[in-house]
Amino acid sequence: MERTFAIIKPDAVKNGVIGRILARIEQEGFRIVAMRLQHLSKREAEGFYAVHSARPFFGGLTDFMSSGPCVLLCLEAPDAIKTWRTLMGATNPANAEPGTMRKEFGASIDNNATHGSDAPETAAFELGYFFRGLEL
Ligand code: YYY
Ligand code: MG
Repeated sequence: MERTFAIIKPDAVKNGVIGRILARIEQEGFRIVAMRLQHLSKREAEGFYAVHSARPFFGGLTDFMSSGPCVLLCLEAPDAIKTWRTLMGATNPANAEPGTMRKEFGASIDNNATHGSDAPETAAFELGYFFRGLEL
């Protein structure tokens, strides 16, 4: 079994599709290990996305991520990291496969509905950033 970190981003929460995304997560066989609704501060969003701090979209990205509540998730499945990335689809919803979360629920590259860790080391960092050991 493997664990990954996922976010239902503020656009999807505002659009009222938390339930539909969670339903797909369960249908695809993930176990929800931990889950919390949280409105990130700008600084919390900056810390989470620190790897992108030099990128031109960093300010807009962290404004967006702190614009309303997110759903923070720890998901477990065999090959969870890759399976969730595949279910999310490409970063830009315009390039995402039909049926993926970003194609169905994302509007643009900067409002793309979901986040998922991209490797075991990032999953470990991201899970530890938001969840305490006892929650997992
Ligand atoms: O891992 P993933 O979310 O698919 O993409 P990243 O390249 O890690 O970028 C993180 C986040 O930044 C992306 O989900 C949207 C935003 N972003 C953006 O607003 N504009 C870009 N040109 C690239 C990424
Ligand atoms: Mg990424």
